[in-house]
Amino acid sequence: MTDTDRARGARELFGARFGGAPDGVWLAPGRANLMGEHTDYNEGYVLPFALGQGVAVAAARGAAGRLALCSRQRPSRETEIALDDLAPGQVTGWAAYPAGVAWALRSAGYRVPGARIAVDSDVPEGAGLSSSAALECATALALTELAGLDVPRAELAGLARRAENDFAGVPSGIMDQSASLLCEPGHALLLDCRSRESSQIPFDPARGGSRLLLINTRARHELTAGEYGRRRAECEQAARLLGVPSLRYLTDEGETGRLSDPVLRRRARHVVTDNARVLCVVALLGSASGAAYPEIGALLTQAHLSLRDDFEISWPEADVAVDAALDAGAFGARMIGGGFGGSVLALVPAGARDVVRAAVTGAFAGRSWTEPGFLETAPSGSARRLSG
Ligand code: GAF
Repeated sequence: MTDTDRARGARELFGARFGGAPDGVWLAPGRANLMGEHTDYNEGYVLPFALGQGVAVAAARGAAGRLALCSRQRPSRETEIALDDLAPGQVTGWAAYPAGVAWALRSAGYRVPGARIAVDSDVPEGAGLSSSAALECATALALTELAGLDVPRAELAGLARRAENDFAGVPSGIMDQSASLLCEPGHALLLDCRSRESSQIPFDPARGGSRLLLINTRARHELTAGEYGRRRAECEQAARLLGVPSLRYLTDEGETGRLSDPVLRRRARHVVTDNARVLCVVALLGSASGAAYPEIGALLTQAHLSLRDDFEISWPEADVAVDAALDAGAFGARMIGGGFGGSVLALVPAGARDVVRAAVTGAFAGRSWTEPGFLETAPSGSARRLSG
């Protein structure tokens, strides 16, 4: 699907539901994460990149003080609400994300116009590819541009996260919104979640003879289900016991040995080693070495083992997909995102992608699991206005 198709889809929905033409169409991408999982809320490093797939919103200024929302993916759940009535808990389901953005902008003192918003998306939902963050970021861009505001993107990412945390009640970190708003095509985004400094790291696997394959394991991922929050709490407890403001302050894996609780020790070890892996991947991407991609692949696989054994957030379909991809010649593979469902990212030599797909499909079929989905992707651009 091209951006033109995406804009057309959202514009048509707008016309069918609200009548007339929108003032504009905005798109925000989903994301995959190359390295650094569950490091964002520990003030560590992340290295995500934007997907070609995204959430498109067609929006127009509407009746003063009212926000009307509809979505092609949720046709029976249209919502209209007074902006003055927006409060956490007032809106549930998918509409909590765009409504939460209006609430967060208003809470930060920005003027939000009455608006009608039609949403269309080609980010697979529940696949751990940040469809919710993309929805928030597309809405944030649309509402601020409709109001004639120029809010810096890093600030907008913070407000979109606030919508997710404080309005929708999902305790996520800052990675997904930052990826959707700050990534550049052909680059991964190195974000220091403590200082919030970011830099663009050239990342073009195709030039290195490799491909990025996303494997949707079809096990749905749901961040509101308690395990994500439990991991956060465990990390905070580990940091408290070690006497540091956050696990980011640990740089030596050995320091985690001071934790007597084996579970907390494993959680902390994952965070410390994953932060180090982010920096290793950045160094490899900056080197001219022909071996960079195989080495990055090895780090991906190492990260998967850490997520599986130390952080304990992998799931059977992800483990099988990783093993099958490696057996079929992938440089490396790992689960991405919050865990317990969603997608696996495999880095594969260009010539091996069909073999890898077939091997993963075969491994799932052999277990009578739902057939996995595949998305070949390349680092793409951040949220933008498509038309209007
Ligand atoms: C989810 C969260 F939304 C992110 O903030 C991040 O913590 C990620 O899980 C795990 O790295 O996508």
